Order: sequence, then structure tokens, then C-alpha cells
Amino acid sequence: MPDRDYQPRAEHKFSFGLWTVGNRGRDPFGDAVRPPVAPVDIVSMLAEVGAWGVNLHDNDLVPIDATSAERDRIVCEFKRACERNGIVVPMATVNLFYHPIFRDGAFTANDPEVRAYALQKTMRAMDLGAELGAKIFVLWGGREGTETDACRRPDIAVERLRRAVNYLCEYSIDRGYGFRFALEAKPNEPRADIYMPTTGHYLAFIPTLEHPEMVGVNPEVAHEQMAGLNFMHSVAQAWEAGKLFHIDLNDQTPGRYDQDFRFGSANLKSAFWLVKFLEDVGYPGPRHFDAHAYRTEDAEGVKDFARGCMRTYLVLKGKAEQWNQSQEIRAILDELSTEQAQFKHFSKANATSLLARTFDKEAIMRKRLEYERLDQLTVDILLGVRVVTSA
Ligand code: GLT
Ligand code: MN
Ligand code: MN
Repeated sequence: MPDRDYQPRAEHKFSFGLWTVGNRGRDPFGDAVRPPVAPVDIVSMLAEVGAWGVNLHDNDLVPIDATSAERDRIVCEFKRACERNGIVVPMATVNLFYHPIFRDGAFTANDPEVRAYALQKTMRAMDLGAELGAKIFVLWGGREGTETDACRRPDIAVERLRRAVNYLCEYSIDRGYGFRFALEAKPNEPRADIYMPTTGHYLAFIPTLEHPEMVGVNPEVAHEQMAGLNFMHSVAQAWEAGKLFHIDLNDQTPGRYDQDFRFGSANLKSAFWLVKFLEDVGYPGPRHFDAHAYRTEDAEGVKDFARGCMRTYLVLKGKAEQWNQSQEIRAILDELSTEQAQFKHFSKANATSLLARTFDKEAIMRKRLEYERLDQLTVDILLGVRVVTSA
């Protein structure tokens, strides 16, 4: 059992955004409770707690109106801090939601000047990400939506978004950046409704692009749960389509605002199925925590938060290993499915024989499906009252 000490290591690929551990606890009803922390200090804090990577929006690092000399100095210092601390930058993104110019959206805004500015800002953020070594570029369209559908037709918004993503793919190719774009869905907040509300919507959008091979998704736990969905199912569908380019781990209680809680803090069981899925299929990408500490915490509490995200992931990974090694679970699973090789592919002959076949429904229904016991065995493992040791 490799992770019994639950110590994060580089091979686990745990990353945090500058905006996550740097979150100051501001909310719509109250001001910041924590002082700002310089990006270079965030990098050394991440190294201290055992993270592998740091992600950023352009303006988490470089102020929106910085001169190019200021920008270069800031980037150079940041790069040095990353090297000194052995922290990598796997993913970069662009802030297209904070400045009031984006009040009606960015790529989908009605004003063509706003759309052009959004493209320019994103290209510059790609330059920055490439300079820092990032190969994944996340696009989260937080303002791409509406309060009233009187303002534009949603199909026109989709077409504008398509043109923007096509443009950015060409820019990455032209510059030789090698970016893979990861599109992040969210149903609402900050807009009343956001276009592309779920990962599934993006999975349907991607094949309509000019370079679908360059574009995948970045599902976030809280965002799919806000839409009332089973997050692991969304992740699995993205994975099966070869589109799981990145993932945002956090937690959320159902039916609330976007809480961005510490990973595993609200729904341990669904966090377990998620970790088990990612580990079972061998998802090779970063495990990014897009979450922040409770507003009640100080700087030390932010470290507790970051350590907690990684520790819970590793504990659940250990539980998934136990689950996979449990003889009792294995025995139930072996009973459940046997492959019907004959009907994998259609042929006239097997269709004729299938049409002619009689099924003994009573006999089939007598077969037990021991899902209650299976689930209780899972709960026992999760609660630690059944410890499965490796053979
Ligand atoms: C913002 C949002 C996140 C996105 C980030 C990327 S920014 O904090 O809530 O879900 O992943 O733009
Ligand atoms: Mn996110
Ligand atoms: Mn969120």
C-alpha cells in the first residue's frame, strides 16, 4: 500500500490556483478577512504543504493594466519562485469575469469591442501561460450568460463562443504553444443563467469546433452538483470520450450557491466514487483543488485547508484500493456481469437468432442483485470498521 502515510508527493499531481489559497474570504455580504498574499509567497506556502503545481489567471499574477516592463519583472520573479520551490505551472487561464467591461459576457457579449478585447486578453494570457510552461488552458465563461433572454438568442451566443474557441486554437497552433483547452461549465452564478451549464453541454459543443482534438473539459465538482448532477458520471463520460483534460476538485452541499468547500468536506461518499474512478482508470492529469478555506480561517487555517484537500484525496485513494482488494466485493461483482460476446456487433445472422430467441424472464428475475450488501460493504470500508489488507 503506497500511500499509508498520506503524504502528498509530486507523483500525485496536486495543484492549487493562486486564487484558491490566495482567496481572502470576500463574499457578496462581507469584505475580506485575510490580508493579500503575494504570488511568490503563495508558491513557497504550496511547497511547504507538499503541493506539486500552481495555476493562475492572468490577473492573479499581473495586474490588468500593468506596463510590459512591470509584467516582465513580475513574471520573472514568479518563475524564479517556482523554480526555487520546485513548483510547476500545469494550467493557466484568463479572467474574463471580474472587470466591469465583461458585465454582458466576454466572447458572447453583444458589443463586438468587448468580444475583441476578450480575445486579446485571452491571447495575452496564453502568452503568459506558455512562458510559465503550462500546457493546459482553462476557459470558464462565468459571465457568458443572461439575466433576461430578451438580450440575445442563445444559439447566437453559442456561435460566438465557437468562433472565439476556433480563433484561440489557431493562435495556439500559430505560436507553437501546444495548448489543450479545457472548457469549464457552470449552470449559474455570477449570471442568472450561464450558457453551457454542464459538462455534457460542452461535450456536445466540442465536436462542432474546427480543432476538436485540441479541446476538452474541466469539470468542477461544485458546478455539476449545483445542477443536481452526479459528478462522477459527468467525469466518466468526459473520460470515455477522451476529453477529461483537467479537473476542479472541491465540494458543495446540494442546492446552494457555489461554495467551493475543501475537497470531501460535504459529500464524502461521492468524493470516494470520484477518487476511485480517477484512480481506477489511471487519469494522468493534475488533481486541481479549486476551493478555498472557510471565511473564519487565517493564514495558518489556509494551510490546514490545503493539506486537508490532499489528505482526503489520498485517504480515499487508499479506501479505493481496499475496495478493489476486498474478496467479498469481488465475489459479488463477479456474479453480476458476464459479457455477451455474440451481440457486441450487429450481423444479419445474430439479429435473426436474437429475434427468434425466447427469454425466461422468471428465471432471469430470480437472480439476486446484492446491491444493498455491496453498498454496505462500501460504507463499512469508508467508516473504517472493515479493514481490507492486501493479499
Ligand atoms: C473562478 C471560478 C472557478 C474557475 C476559475 C477559472 S475562476 O474562481 O469559480 O470555478 O475554475 O476561471
Ligand atoms: Mn473551477
Ligand atoms: Mn466553483
